[in-house]
Amino acid sequence: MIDRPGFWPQLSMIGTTMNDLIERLCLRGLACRILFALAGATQLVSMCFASDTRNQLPSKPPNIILILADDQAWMDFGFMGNQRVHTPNLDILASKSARFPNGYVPSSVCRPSLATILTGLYPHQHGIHFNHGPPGNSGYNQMTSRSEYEAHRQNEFELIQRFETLPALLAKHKGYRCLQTGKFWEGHYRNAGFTDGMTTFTPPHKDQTFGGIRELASGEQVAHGNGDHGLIIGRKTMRPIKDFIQECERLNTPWFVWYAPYMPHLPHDAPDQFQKLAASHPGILPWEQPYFASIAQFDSTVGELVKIVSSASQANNTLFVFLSDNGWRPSPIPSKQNPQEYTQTKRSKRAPFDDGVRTPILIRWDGVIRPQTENGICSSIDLFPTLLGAAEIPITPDLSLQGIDLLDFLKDDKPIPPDRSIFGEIYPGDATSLRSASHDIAYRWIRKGKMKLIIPHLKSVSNESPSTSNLNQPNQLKSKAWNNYVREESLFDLSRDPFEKLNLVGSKLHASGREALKSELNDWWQPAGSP
Ligand SMILES: [Ca+2]
Repeated sequence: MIDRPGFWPQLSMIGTTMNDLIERLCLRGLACRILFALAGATQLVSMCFASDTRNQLPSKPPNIILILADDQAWMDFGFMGNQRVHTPNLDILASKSARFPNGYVPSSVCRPSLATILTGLYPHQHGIHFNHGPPGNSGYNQMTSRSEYEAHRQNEFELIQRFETLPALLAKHKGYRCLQTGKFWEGHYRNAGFTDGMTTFTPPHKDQTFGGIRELASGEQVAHGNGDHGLIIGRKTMRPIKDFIQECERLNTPWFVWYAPYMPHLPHDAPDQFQKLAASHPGILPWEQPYFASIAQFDSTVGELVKIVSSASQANNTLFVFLSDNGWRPSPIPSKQNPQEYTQTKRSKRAPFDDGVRTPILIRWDGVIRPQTENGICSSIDLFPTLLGAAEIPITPDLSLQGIDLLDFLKDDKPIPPDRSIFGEIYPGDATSLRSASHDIAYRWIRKGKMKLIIPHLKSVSNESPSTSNLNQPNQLKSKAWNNYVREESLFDLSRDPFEKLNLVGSKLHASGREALKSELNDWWQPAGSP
């Protein structure tokens, strides 16, 4: 990734035009350092930072905009060092943000990952550890009536309603209006505490070609359940967000926007202008182009979004957060349904490897957080306490949060503790039953420092529930874990082996460290109903 100087002055006081010019230059390393030296000479630095920047908090709570890429791998950003992908708007956002290149999500598929952001909880805590409740995705499709299908889905939607979600708390404590757009799996947007939204679990127009519709065996078209009509955001329009922000600003109401467009998610059907942009980068591989074009399309909407906020709102009182809900990396194997597109590598989406669970996290809050790179390990579970902290909403023990307020580290210029552990859990897309984390668990993982341990939960051919001995000694079983990503405990040194190819589990050098990680992982994972 681009290793920018640890010291990034906030230049908002010298005007937007100059600021943007400098930032464009800053993306070119040496020019950046020269400009910062000049900035120091003119004492801009002391004008822009105080030792405790949160003392500068405006009285009105900040507006919050959460930008969620859908299926984009951690490395596929210009600001993360990939110069073959076209992400100028995300790169500018990164240049104005606190950047966490070692961020994670606990699960490598959409629904549990998004539910973690909404609740601040790990999947075994919130219980939404699957994409599809029983009888599963194909089971849904075999249903013969809309009422039968919707009744099953309503059972799933009750899970999120047990929690005080992020939007619910923002609304309750500080009077935020909270808009849901794009990807959302929990039925009607109100189920998750949003005050406004696009997704209502009703089928979108039949011409919507990029998801949101499911056809039952009866021939009825129903809402797919992953965002339905809301999936038009970004791909077709940004108007709902623009109108919402303008209205909130007119009413002087703090606002929260959930911007989770269905991009760069399949179908990789970006318009020609983005295909050409993707193809214009040297060295691009044929199977990368459709995906990179969708990334370029997504990036353009981020630019549009920032413009909307800048023109309608107070730029210095808006907090931008960016992350990807899970990774995705293209393989050379064409898609069966759409041969002009390509399938993902086995080691990315759904997998416990970093290509599935790692994401950069960006937090921009002009005038409050100085742009900087924080290499400590963090997770999407940290966003819930971080955003509550930004809105000055107290965090109570009943929320059971395991995340940390990242602003606490940014404001004091102290690093995230290097011995901090981040955890994750991988499940099949289809749940065997609701509240079945202990039955369905396929892999658990822990990242601490440079090391990552993945423990598979092997199942016998008869698909029996794992026993206590399975959990503690998976090596002794001869059967496979779901999708067979690893067949035994797997230990990786990510500082030397970022793509997790060399399993160090047999290394005597790492034996005690492995046991310590395993013990910590077992202590952490205590799902309701576990043996
Ligand atoms: Ca996703």
